[in-house]
Order: sequence, then structure tokens, then C-alpha cells
Amino acid sequence: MVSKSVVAALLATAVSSAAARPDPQLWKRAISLASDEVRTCSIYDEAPETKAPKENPWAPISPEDTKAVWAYLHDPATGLNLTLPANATLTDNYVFFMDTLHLNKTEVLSYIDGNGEKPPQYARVIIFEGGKIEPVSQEYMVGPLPFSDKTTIQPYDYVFNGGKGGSIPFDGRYFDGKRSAGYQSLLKNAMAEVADITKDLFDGVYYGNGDNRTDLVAASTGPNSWDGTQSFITIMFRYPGLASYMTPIDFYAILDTTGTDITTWSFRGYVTNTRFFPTAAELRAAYEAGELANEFPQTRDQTWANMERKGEMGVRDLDDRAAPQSLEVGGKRYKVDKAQNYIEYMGWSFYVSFTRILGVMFYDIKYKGERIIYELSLQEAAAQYAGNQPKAANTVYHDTYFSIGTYSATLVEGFDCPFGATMFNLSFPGSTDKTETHPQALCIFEADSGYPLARHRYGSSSNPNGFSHLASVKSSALHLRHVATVGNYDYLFDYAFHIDGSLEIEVRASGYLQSSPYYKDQGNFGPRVYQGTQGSYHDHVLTFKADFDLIDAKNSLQRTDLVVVNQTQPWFPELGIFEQMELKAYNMEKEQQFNFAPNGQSMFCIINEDKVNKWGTPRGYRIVPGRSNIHLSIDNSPFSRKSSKLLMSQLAVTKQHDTEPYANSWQNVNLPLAPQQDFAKFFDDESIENEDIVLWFNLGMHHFTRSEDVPVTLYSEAVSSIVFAPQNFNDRAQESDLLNRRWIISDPKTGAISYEDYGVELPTCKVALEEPSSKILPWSTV
Ligand SMILES: *[C@@H]1O[C@H](CO)[C@@H](O)[C@H](O)[C@H]1NC(C)=O
Ligand SMILES: *[C@@H]1O[C@H](CO)[C@@H](O)[C@H](O)[C@H]1NC(C)=O
Ligand SMILES: *[C@@H]1O[C@H](CO)[C@@H](O)[C@H](O)[C@H]1NC(C)=O
Ligand SMILES: *[C@@H]1O[C@H](CO)[C@@H](O)[C@H](O)[C@H]1NC(C)=O
Ligand SMILES: *[C@@H]1O[C@H](CO)[C@@H](O)[C@H](O)[C@H]1NC(C)=O
Ligand SMILES: *[C@@H]1O[C@H](CO)[C@@H](O)[C@H](O)[C@H]1NC(C)=O
Ligand SMILES: [Cu+2]
Repeated sequence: MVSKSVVAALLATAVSSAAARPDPQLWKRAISLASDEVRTCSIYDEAPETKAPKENPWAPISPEDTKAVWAYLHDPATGLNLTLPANATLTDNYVFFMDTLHLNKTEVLSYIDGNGEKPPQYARVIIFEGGKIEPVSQEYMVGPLPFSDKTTIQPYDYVFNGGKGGSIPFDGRYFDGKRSAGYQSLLKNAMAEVADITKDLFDGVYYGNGDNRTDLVAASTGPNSWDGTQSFITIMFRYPGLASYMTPIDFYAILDTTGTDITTWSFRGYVTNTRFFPTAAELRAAYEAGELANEFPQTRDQTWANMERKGEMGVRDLDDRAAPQSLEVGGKRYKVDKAQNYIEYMGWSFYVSFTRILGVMFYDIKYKGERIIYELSLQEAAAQYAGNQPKAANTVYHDTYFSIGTYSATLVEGFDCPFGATMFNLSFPGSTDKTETHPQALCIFEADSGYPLARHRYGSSSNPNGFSHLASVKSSALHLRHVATVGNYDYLFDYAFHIDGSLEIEVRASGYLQSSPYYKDQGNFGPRVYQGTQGSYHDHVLTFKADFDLIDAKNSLQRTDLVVVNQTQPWFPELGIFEQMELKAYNMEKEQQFNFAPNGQSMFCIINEDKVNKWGTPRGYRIVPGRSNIHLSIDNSPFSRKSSKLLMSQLAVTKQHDTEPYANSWQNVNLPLAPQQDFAKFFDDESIENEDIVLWFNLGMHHFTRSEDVPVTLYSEAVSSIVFAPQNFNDRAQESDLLNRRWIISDPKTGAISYEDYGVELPTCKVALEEPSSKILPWSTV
């Protein structure tokens, strides 16, 4: 325990014992002991409670409603003619899943901003209607909820612009387990017929899943249709094991799976050595002619590609010490209303929501009581690959297709999120009437930014310390983080509410490459990363929606170009005409897709022209490019041409409509040429000046794969971000009100140091960290 006077004495010693500058060691010690008493750090304390101003209207539907809606749908009286999924075949009608329906903004605003009634919730239900004369997938809305005798079912058509509303032809619908089951014998027969060849070339055979001779795993890819009038599937094979993604073999089977009658499905052909063989006989002829080879065999031992520590790489000096930690040593500085998923932090407030299809969403994001964003949500997480064989060359993923929300699960405290982070469960309707819970799937924590928010040293050469005043302000941010493991990849989503009023959205990717078998001289699709493995080139593009409502819903998108103009200066007439930089600001007039300017020479701001700051400037938020702001590299591929327009620009702006809540349809990926949702149709020349506007933005990366993607891609490099920062939104920087700062004064004569700490004492405490495993909870179903 060190008293302030001791600290002052230490500082004084530091200063007086040094000729002109304080002794660095003493200075450091003095700062670190500047507390009156040793306290126990409370990093495991619950966050203080708060009460949301309104009941969360965006909350996921309750387990009770999930059950009630399920029972209602399956009641023969409802007339849907449903079969229980467990009993259903392709030609039955069955519920694929239920989710929480997006509410119309118009109705929610009158509730959260006015005296309007809380808008009722609705369930979104996807029914696979194979039992209809024209078999389709149809979306429905069921409500109002809570369930009552007023609850009805209606088609959910108004959010889709492809022409058929919420209906999708059978061949374009999600390729679920029942459809996969339909081709198993076809695949098994095709592979059994050439088992001697696959054994000889690739040391693997496939007699179907479950046959004890099978020593390969089959994996499929999408899209599975062009326009919903045909269906096909490409199967690739890998060695099984923890790192199966890294040991693909060069053998593919393509099947035609059109229609609900599986007896008409057929075999399209094999691919190996970049050649296509429509029949087993043709494959065999090439094999017997010695034309097929496997120059770079895979390994069955996959220990090289798992994520255990590899002792053979040695030990780095001092790595046996625990690494630095970000700990909330002063106690939690954010408040939570757990019942409403509502959070307050340093002037920020917002509600959190969650859906199966889109994952974690944010609503009513306010800063110091004024709305910044009505809705912030992921809309799509896509990847398109390139290659010389049908898996890499033909893969386009839209991860909403897989219900990306259902893949966010257990976070490791102390590693994925700091020790002491608040952990939230994520719950969603499962594939029956049950609600599934993924415990500790969303974490919330405040973290040190790793740099001061602001500082200045007021230099003074006459002062013994070289300065008269020295100011430095702490910087931190509240993070909400979750990781969605969609197959091979672990997407880490991090939303940071910075203390300066800026909001950062960051996505990182780790997990396994969807790799390819390596061929000699084929580096144009990525490098060789192991003896038989190539890292396949691919683009990741993740589309987000930011429905800005700066103060109110009347906003514009202002573009400020930095241009070079010729001018003269009367005070330097000898220069004649010469170039200078100038700002040209103007509002973008119409809905459009657009990109950041080369060399960053344009600034894009959402502004509210009717609301000016103290200096008369319209209040705004700037769209600041972060790391790796990209768009899809290819815009005319038959695998993504019309289903993926949303991926084809870095940014887009539209006028908000209740009928356009989603950039994409979760089943769009199988309809690249006849999409259910065509993002391009959003751009119908509507004015975006002084309107309720929505910004759509893409994060992602051009994944130039590398040997450092083995065993898994690193979050350090696979990262993309964007920042929304106040631009004349306030009258001054959002730092002057903060208490966590130092204002240090150096006496001009003696150099004696005094400082103001604004009453925020540095904690001097012990921290006992809990082993993360002690907090891991089991998944559960209600
Ligand atoms: C449907 O499946 C359930 C189990 O999921 C089973 O109990 C029931 O008997 C099946 N019904 C029919 C008609 O097959
Ligand atoms: C009900 O669905 C079954 C398939 O599960 C179908 O064969 C039958 O025709 C349907 N009945 C009606 C009235 O549509
Ligand atoms: C949303 O608004 C549309 C009209 O724009 C209407 O058809 C629909 O029923 C509304 N949805 C809900 C959930 O109230
Ligand atoms: C594999 O399955 C067959 C047929 O089911 C059985 O006869 C055989 O003993 C099994 N072999 C092994 C190694 O388990
Ligand atoms: C989170 O889920 C776990 C496991 O299902 C459960 O024990 C716990 O009570 C849940 N926590 C909350 C706050 O709902
Ligand atoms: C400025 O004038 C010079 C000389 O006429 C010309 O070469 C240059 O392109 C002009 N620059 C701009 C930005 O117009
Ligand atoms: Cu990647």
C-alpha cells in the first residue's frame, strides 16, 4: 500500500534526482503505485443492471410460441397437410425450420419513439411442399404472437422481388438431408464400379456412408441449380479425420438430381486429372491406358494439420509465461438488461436480436440519447472459389443458406474473449418444435484499445522536464463478439462501440481452407501448401446492412471528393496558375451500388441536413474504410451472376422499404440465374436525398492462400473492417468528458510534477483467473 504522499515523494525524487528528465524507472513505479489501497479486482462481477426503455420488440420468438406455432401448423384443421419431418419424404409437405420474422420498421418506430402499441411478433416458417402438384418451398408468416386465436398463417411473399414471392421451385430449394439420402445409392453404385481404380490411384474406396469398407468421406458443393428447373450435385472425396478438409483427393462424381422422383436421378460423370468421364467405361479406358496418375498423394496421418501444438517446431524463449491479458480491472463499465438483451455503455445504448438465418443483429443504436443506426445486421457471408476441378471451380457459398446463426457456439473465455467477459446464450427454434440453446455463444467485454485516445505534450524547453503540461486519455471499446463455425471456417464477428462515438465492425476468418488436390504447374489457383494439397483461391464477401437514422430517419449520403484545381494566389503572383487541393461536397442523388474512391480520395458521410451542429454543419457519420474493403472479383460467373449482385460492390445505398429488409434470400444461392431476391432490383432510381436510407456494405478478403494457412487460416491476417465515425455530429471531440485521463503539470522552476486523476484510481489488485473449461456449459434443448 502506498499513499499519495509517498507517490508524490517518489515522483519528486524521480524529478529531482534526474538532471533534466525524470528517472524512467522511478517514474514508472510512481504511476503504477498511485492508489491509496489494494483492492480486489472484480473481473467476474456481473455487469450492473439497467432497464431497457421499452420491451425489446426484436427479441427472438419464445420457446412457448415455437411450440404453439408448431402445433398449430401440424393441426390438420390448419389445412397445410403436413407430415412430421422425421417421417416425411421428398413428396411430402414438411416444415424445414422456423425463425423470427423481421418486423416492419414503420410499425416498430411508432412503438419505440412514440406511444404506439408494441408490434406483435411473427414466426417465419419455411415449408417444403413436395406434396403439391407443383412442388415448391414456400415461406410463411405466422402471427400475431404470443399465440392466440387471432394467430393465422399467410404466405411471406412481400420481402422477395424475384417474381414468385416466398416460393421456390423444388429444384432450387435447399438440398436437405432427404434430398442427399435420395442419391446415396446412385453415388454408391458409381463409386463401387470404379473402386479398384480409386483404390489404386488414391488409396481410397467409397461404398457409401456406413459401409465398413468405405475409407473416404464424401462432401458436396453448391450451387445445385441454375434457375430452379434442374438440379445437380458435385461430390468430392477426402480422407476422413480431424483435418479432413486438408486431405482432398482428385476424384469427383457429378450427379443429376432433378425432380422429386429419385428413380429418375442419374449419374453425370466422374472428374479426375482435370478430365471428365461420362461413364465408368471411359474412366477405365483412360486408367488402363495409363493416362491417369496421382502424382502428389495425400497423407492419411493428419496430425500435421490438426491444431495441437507441434513440438517439433521448438519453443520460443519465454513463451512458457502467460501472455498479456485484457482485463476489466476497474469493474464492468457497461450495464445490461438481460431480459431484454439491451446494453448501455459510455453513452451508447442498443438492443441485440438474433435469428437463425442472419445471426446476431443490433437495433436502435443510440449515442448519448440520439439514434445513429436503426438496424445493423449481417445479410450474407459468401465465398466463391476458383479452380481446375468441379469442387473449387464451381463452389459459391452463401452461408445464410446454412442458417449461419445456428453455427455460433461456445466461446473460450480467456482466448476467444477476455477472462471475465459476460457470456450470453443464443437460442433459436431447432428443426422441430424445440428451442435449441448454444450456451456462452456471444460475449460482451470492454477492452483497452491498446493506444491512448488522445494526448499532447505541451513542450517547454525552459522547463526542467521539457514540458509544461502533458495530457493523455485512455481509450477503450465495448465489444460484442461471436464466432460462427460454418463447416470449415470460423468467422469471428466483432462489433466495437468505441468510446469516441465511433462504431467498428470487424470480421476475421480462421479454420480450415477448403483445399484442393495439388497438381504440378497449376499455381494459378493457389500455392501448394502440403505434399498433396493446394490452397484454393477464393473471395470472401460478407454483406451487412446499416439502416442509418442519424437523429431521425431523414438522411442523405454526402460524397466529398478531394480534387486538384488550378488557381492563382495574389500574394505569390510569380507562381502564375498552379495546382491546389480542394473539397467538393455533394449529395448522391439516387440509389446505387458504389465503391470507395481510389487513393481514398472521396469521403462518404451519412448526414442529416436538417440537423446542424453548433457550427452550422450538418451532423453526420463518416463511412471510414477499414481493412480489406473489397467486393466479389467476378460478376459474370454462371454460379453467381444474378444471385450475388449484393456482393459486387463495396457499398450500396437504397431507400428504406418495409418490403426490402434483406439484401439476399437465404435460398438464393441455388438460383444464380433466376434469383428469388435480386439485389439489383433495389436500384430503381429512387431519390436518397433527405430520405430514410439504408447503407449496405461488404467486408471480406481476396483469400490469396498461403502455406501459413496450414493448419488453419490466421485471424491476424484474414481480417476486414469498417468504421462509422462521427463527422461533425458533435460540437467537439468525444474525449473531453472522459474521466480516465491524466492532466500532468510540471512546475516551470522546480520541475515538480502534479497531476489530476479526476478521482479515478488505478486499481492495485490481485486477479485470480478461472480456467476456461470450468465455465463451459452443455448445449440444451427446450
Ligand atoms: C413418425 O415419426 C415418429 C418419430 O419421429 C414416430 O413415433 C411415428 O410413429 C411416425 N409416424 C408415422 C406415421 O410413421
Ligand atoms: C397431402 O400430402 C400428401 C403427401 O404427403 C399428398 O400425397 C396428398 O395429395 C396431399 N393431400 C392434399 C389434399 O393435397
Ligand atoms: C409489413 O408491411 C407489409 C406491407 O408493406 C405488410 O404486407 C406486412 O403484413 C407487414 N408485416 C408485418 C409483420 O406486419
Ligand atoms: C463389415 O461388414 C460386413 C457386413 O456387414 C461384415 O460381415 C464384416 O465382418 C464387417 N467387417 C469388419 C471389419 O467390421
Ligand atoms: C444458458 O444455457 C445454459 C445451458 O443450456 C443454462 O444452464 C443457462 O441457465 C443459460 N443461461 C441463461 C442466462 O439463460
Ligand atoms: C493545371 O494547368 C496545367 C497547365 O495548363 C495543366 O497541365 C494541368 O493539367 C492543370 N491541372 C488541373 C487539375 O486542371
Ligand atoms: Cu478463405
